[in-house]
Order: sequence, then C-alpha cells, then structure tokens
Amino acid sequence: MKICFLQKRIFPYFGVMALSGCLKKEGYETDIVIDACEKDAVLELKKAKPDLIAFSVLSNEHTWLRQLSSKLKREIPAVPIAVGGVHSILYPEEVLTLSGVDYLCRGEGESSFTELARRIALKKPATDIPGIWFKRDGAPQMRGASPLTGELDSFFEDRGLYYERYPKLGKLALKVFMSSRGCPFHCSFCANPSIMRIFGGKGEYIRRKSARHFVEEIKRVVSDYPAASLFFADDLFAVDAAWLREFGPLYKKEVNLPYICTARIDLLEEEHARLLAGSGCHTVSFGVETGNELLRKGLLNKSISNKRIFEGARIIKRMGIKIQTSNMFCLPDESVEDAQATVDLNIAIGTDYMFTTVLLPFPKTALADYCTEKGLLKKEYSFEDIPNSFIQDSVLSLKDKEALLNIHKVAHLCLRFPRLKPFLMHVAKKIKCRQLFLFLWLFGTFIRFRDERQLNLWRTARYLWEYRKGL
Ligand code: B12
Repeated sequence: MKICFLQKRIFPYFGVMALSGCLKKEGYETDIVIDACEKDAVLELKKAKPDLIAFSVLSNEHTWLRQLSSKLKREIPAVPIAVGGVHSILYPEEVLTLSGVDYLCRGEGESSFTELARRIALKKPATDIPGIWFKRDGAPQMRGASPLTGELDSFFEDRGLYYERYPKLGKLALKVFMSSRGCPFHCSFCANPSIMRIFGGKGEYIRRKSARHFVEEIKRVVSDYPAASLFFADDLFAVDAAWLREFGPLYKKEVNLPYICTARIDLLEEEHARLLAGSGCHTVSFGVETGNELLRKGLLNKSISNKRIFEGARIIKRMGIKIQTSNMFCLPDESVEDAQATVDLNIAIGTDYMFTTVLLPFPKTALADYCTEKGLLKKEYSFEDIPNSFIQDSVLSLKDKEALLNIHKVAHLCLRFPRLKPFLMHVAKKIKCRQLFLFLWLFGTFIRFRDERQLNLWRTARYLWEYRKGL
C-alpha cells in the first residue's frame, strides 16, 4: 500500500514527516510530490502510482487545492484523495465539499490517518474513524476531531521522504526542527486559538519531545545530511527552563551546531538566555508585531508592553545573542506613524533582523470579522480572494495602504542602514511605485538572509532564487 503526499511549497513539512514516519513504522510505503518543484505534479503523481493521495494544506492554498484535487480526480479517478493540515482542521466543510476530495483529516493524523490507510488497504469501510470525515452520496459526513498525539517520542519525523526525492533540500545549510507542539496564547492573528478550541478535550495540547529524543532526532538528520546551522521553529522554544537545562549540555556535547530559536519575549528570563547562549544559540526570534502597544494588546490580543520588550531584548543582548523579530504591517486601525513606530522600536531595542509580513486575515476569523465590521473587507470575503503572494498587497481597503505597504518593504533596510531611514521613510510616504518598493524589499531580504544565515553572496542568491516561490 503506497501513500503519496502532495504539497505546494518547497519546505519539509513537519506534519507530513511525522505521518510518513508513523506509516513506514506500520509497513506502508510513502512518497512525496512538491508542486513548486515539478513541471507537472499530476504526471509525477501518476508515475508514483499511489493507492492513496494525501494533500497537506494551509489556508492560503485553498484555491490550489481545489484546482489540483479536481484535476487529479479527473485524471486518476480510482485513487482516493485525502486532505489534512491546518486548513482542513479550521475549515473542514469548505475542504470536504470540494469535488476532488474524498476524505478529510480534522486534526493530528498519526493515529487516525494510519487507520484510514489500513482500512483502504483492507478494502474495509472507513466511516467510524474519529477525525476522518468522508462523503456519502456526495454529502459530507462529520466525525469530529482526531485525538491529539500524546507521545511525540514514539516516532521520528521521516526526513528521508523529502531528502531522497528532493536532494537539494538535504543540502540546505540551514535545517529546521520542532521540539514541541502547541501554544497556550490567544493572539488574534494566529490560528492557534481556534485550533486549541477544536482540540478541546482531545488530550494535552501543549506537548514536547524529551530533550534526549529531540537531540537524537537532530543527530540522525545532520549525520546523513550535514547542516551549518539549525532553526528551532516551535511556537515557543525558549520556555521551560527545566527542559532547557537538560537539553543544553546534551545538545552541546552531541550536536553543537549554532542555532536560532523562537521565544515569547515576556516569558524570557535571564536563566533561559544563559542556557540558550551556553548551548550555541546565536539568535532569538520573537514577535514585536507592531510598535503601537495598544494595537498589540488590543487588536492583536498579545499583551506584551514595549517596556517588557526592552527588558527582554536587554537580557538577550547581554548574553551576546542576536535578535530577530517578526512584525506585521497593514493592520486595521494602523496609522503611518504606527508603522514608523514599529521600525523605531526595533531600532531602539537593537534588533538585528526584521522579518516583516503584511497582515492576511483568514475568512471566518475574529480578525476578519473585525475588518468586515470596519468596512475594510467585503462581507463575502473568501479563500478565492486570498492573494498568491502575501507580501505585495493587502486584502484590506486601508486609507494609507500604499504608505503602509511601502514602509513594510523598507523596514529592514531602515534597521540595517539607520542613516538612510529618514530618506527611505520620506519616499515611502510620498512615492507610489510598487516595482521600486518590491525591489527595495528584495534587496533588504537579500541582506537579511545573508546576515541571518551567515551565507556568502553566491549562496544567498542561489537560495533566494531556488526558493523564490516560497518567499
Ligand atoms: C512550519 C510552519 C510553516 C512552514 C511549513 C508549513 C506547513 N504546511 O507545514 C512554512 C515556512 C512553509 C510556513 C509558511 C507559511 N505559514 Co506557517 N507555520 C508553520 C508552523 C510554525 C508549524 C506548523 C507545523 O509544522 N506544526 C507541527 C505539525 C506536526 O503539525 P501540522 O502541520 O498541523 O500537522 C499535523 C496535522 O495538521 C495533520 N496533517 C498535516 N498534514 C496532513 C496531511 C494529511 C493527508 C493528513 C491526513 C493529516 C495531516 O497531521 C499532522 C501530524 O499530526 C505553524 C504554527 C503552528 N504551530 O502550527 C505556522 C502556520 C501553519 N503557518 C501559517 C501561515 C499563515 C503561513 C503563511 C501562509 C504565511 C506566513 N505569514 O507565514 C506562510 C506560507 C508561505 C507562503 N509563501 O505562502 C499559519 C496557517 C494558518 C492557516 N489557516 O492555514 C500557521 C498555523 C501559523 C499561525 N500562527 O497561524 N509555515
């Protein structure tokens, strides 16, 4: 029995690697097709001859899912199509009503999807698996959410799935890992609060691999596929000093590669920073989101003060660790002064790398409802309205949209070359030329990538060119 996963972007998805690891443990064969790497993904699917096609999707990929699943259903109608991932957890009806989709996994698929594979292999009905939704006479049959995977130490993520099929992914100097799942916070721009609600009563939501298992997982990967540095992309890595105390010495002794990790700045204390510095952390990444504290606490529901951001940044810098921040622009109620304040706050706290996005509210979220109430978003806003690129434009009809978009594009350059800031801010407020600002954003991103990942000019250019579709 062969399962072939299908995804849009060039990135080793943790969810898919976890499922492939579990399926292989049960003796199933797995494969992967990344649409962005193939001239014709349908042809590659046909060549793979799967018994089950498994899409992994985020919500900004709904249109892609609709188009490709219906094409596959026309071309290879006998092969069942299942869909999973954050999008199917949050929008099960919208996904299952797509003509090309047969099954949907609402939740973590380690147990439920493995059971679906078993039923299909045995040609048995799959109508009573928790979290596995299906169609009967075209009508969606709901089956709630699948149980959360309690024991993250019970399997290893199958990176070979990606690295064997797409060797260039295995050659990447920066490799990304996750030691945990879940976040306890309720930021309004994040899918987490909705996911937490859907998984309510389905088991412990916040889980972490043991330090021993996590270090073992990293060793297995970097011994076969060397890396220059690592990125721990958990929602929150730098939490739980007890875990970091166990992880630090183990990692230093057995892996010892420089790494960047995520944190929530109001949870970061002196001891966390010392443990990170002692185990090879070169950069900590946390969310500033906006320079306007009221917007951060109110609209974004992230109750962290500017004062606490300063304190946390001082702690990090005192340990000789660099700072990467994530920031959003084109927020509802955001003024041009607020956008400037976001850049100024980052300069003031000594940020080294500013990751910037344009806010993209997903349909049926509290943030999207708020934007509709304020007349910034049309009532019938749907996935079909979500732009392919979320850096070039905003879906909101904001008063100062051009200036806000321009400031988003020059933010990192202002940070990197502070003396240029007055000039860049002036043109950002005065000039309307998207091509010019896209060029400035690309230039800023080039510099940021080179510095962040300590790559030379050639490797930076090659990386950005190869992964331009994922930017
Ligand atoms: C790693 C990551 C990425 C990676 C990989 C994305 C991926 N699909 O895995 C990259 C860097 C590509 C990425 C990009 C983006 N991301 Co991102 N990302 C994450 C992050 C930090 C971790 C996801 C993860 O690996 N979780 C752990 C794994 C184990 O869980 P999982 O993926 O949910 O998989 C489980 C189940 O969903 C299910 N499952 C998953 N796939 C499948 C497939 C089948 C067939 C089945 C049966 C089951 C199944 O089983 C898995 C195992 O239990 C999450 C935050 C979070 N904590 O979830 C945001 C998150 C997924 N990203 C998000 C967003 C919005 C984006 C972007 C669109 C925009 C942005 N600003 O970043 C971009 C897209 C890039 C682009 N150019 O368009 C949102 C998605 C919201 C939504 N409604 O879709 C999240 C939830 C962040 C958030 N805070 O809201 N991201």
